[in-house]
Formats: sequence, C-alpha cells, structure tokens
Amino acid sequence: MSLLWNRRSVLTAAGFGTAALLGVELVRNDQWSRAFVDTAERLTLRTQRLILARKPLAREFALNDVSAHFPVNGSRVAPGDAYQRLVDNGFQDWKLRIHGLVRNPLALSLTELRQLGARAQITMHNCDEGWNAIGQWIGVPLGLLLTMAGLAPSARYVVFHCLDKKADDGNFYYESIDLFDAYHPQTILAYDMNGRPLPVEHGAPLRLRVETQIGYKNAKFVDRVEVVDRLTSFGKGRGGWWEDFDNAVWYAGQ
Ligand SMILES: Nc1nc2c(c(=O)[nH]1)N[C@H]1C(S)=C(S)[C@@H](COP(=O)(O)O)O[C@H]1N2
Ligand SMILES: [Mo]
Repeated sequence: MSLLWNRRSVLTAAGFGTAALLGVELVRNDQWSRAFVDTAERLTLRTQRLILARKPLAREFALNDVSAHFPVNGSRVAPGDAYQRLVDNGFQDWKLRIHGLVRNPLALSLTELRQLGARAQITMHNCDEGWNAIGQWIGVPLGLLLTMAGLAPSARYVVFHCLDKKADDGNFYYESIDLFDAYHPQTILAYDMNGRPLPVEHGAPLRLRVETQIGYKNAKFVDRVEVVDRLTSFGKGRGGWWEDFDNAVWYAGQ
C-alpha cells in the first residue's frame, strides 16, 4: 500500500513538474493532470497485479478436507538421547535460533514463537514418491522472523538445519529456499498440526511448511535457521540433504 502511495505521489509530482515546465497553470482537478495521474495509477495497478500474478497462493482447503491419515515419510524421529530429552520435557529447554547474515540473531522458545503472529492454513503436501495428504498447519510466518532478525544486504538464501542425522550417510537433514519463497505468505514454521502440537513423527518441535515446494523441501525437526549468501558451504553444496544424497533438484517448485 505504501509502495502504491509512494509511487503515486512520485508520479503525481512528475506530472505536475512536467506541466509546470510547460507553463501550464495547474490545480488539483485540472483535467489534463487528472488524466495523467489516472493513467499512472492504472499502470501502477497493472504492475502490482503482474507482480502478484507471479506470487499466487497455493490452494487452501476446508477443515473437512483434512486427511484422516497423513503418512509419515523420511525420519520418524530425530535419533539420539538429546532429542528424546527435549521430547520428554515438552521442548522447554529448546530454542529456535535464527543466525547468519542477520543484524540481530534470535533465539526463541516455543512459548515465545506461539506469542508471535500466527498463520493457519489447510494445504496439500505432495511427496515426489507419489502420495499426497491434506493437513492443517499453524505456525509463525518465516518472513516475520526474518524481519525481526533484520537481513544483511548480502542475504540470498535461508537454510534449515534439522535435528535428525540420517542413517544413510551420517549427515544431518537440511534444506534451503531463496528469499522469494522465504517471504511467501504461506511459508511458515509450523508448531501445530491438525489442531494439536506437532507430533514427533511429523517433525516436532517445528517444521517448515513451504507450500510452493514439494515434500522434501518441507524440513521437519527444524533446529536453526541460517541466512546465507550461497549454498556451497553445506554438504555437497547442492542446497539440501536429498539434493546431495540423491541428486534431487534444488528448485522443487510446484
Ligand atoms: N528433517 C527431515 N525433514 C524431512 C524429511 C526427513 O527425512 N527429515 N523428509 C522429507 C520428505 S521426503 C517428506 S515427503 C516430508 C514428509 O513429511 P511428513 O512425515 O510429515 O509426511 O518431510 C520432508 N522433511
Ligand atoms: Mo518426500
């Protein structure tokens, strides 16, 4: 909205400026300047719509569409005593960290995360292994957290470091998205699923829901969020565990 107004006032000023140069006496209701401003406004609106057209929302469903059975895929738990201890005391000792190319690194408990602005959405998860399921998610918009942390100018990607070490190669699961997906309104770090705290097998304490991407981008067991300028320093440098392990594509947009 402020962008629209700023542009409109700039364009209005430009309109008046040009008219003044021509030596035309102008009042606010002058027909010529009105037409100029109206054209500028239509152009601005069209530009806005064009931008928005490239950023559609993923389809959202109704409560009675929620799948009775939502499959569990990949890690069913983060192996090890340390994770079990977190589960045992309801993640009270755990904090989500946001660090890297940010001005104010953050460490927030689940209680603190729940006090921030929340988004609820009922969406379809699509796994490339050939199944899908609809679930309801509630969480904090990632964009809100990134704004709180304040991005450095060199920030380009967001990396999600997870608590589960994969038996296949001994590496921790991780994933990454660019800032476009990170600021998408449906990109949230979810702490509730289907009206209950996120179950362990679906990634407690926190999982990424990035509805513009398919299954494996939706990192479970998220422990910290790192803002970076390149992805080459993690794993094999392909931007995610599946990307490294099995040459999955990094941009898995749908
Ligand atoms: N940390 C972590 N996140 C993960 C995985 C995983 O093994 N570990 N598997 C991915 C894959 S392939 C899919 S399809 C979804 C499955 O999420 P669900 O178990 O909630 O269905 O999680 C994704 N996120
Ligand atoms: Mo998947």
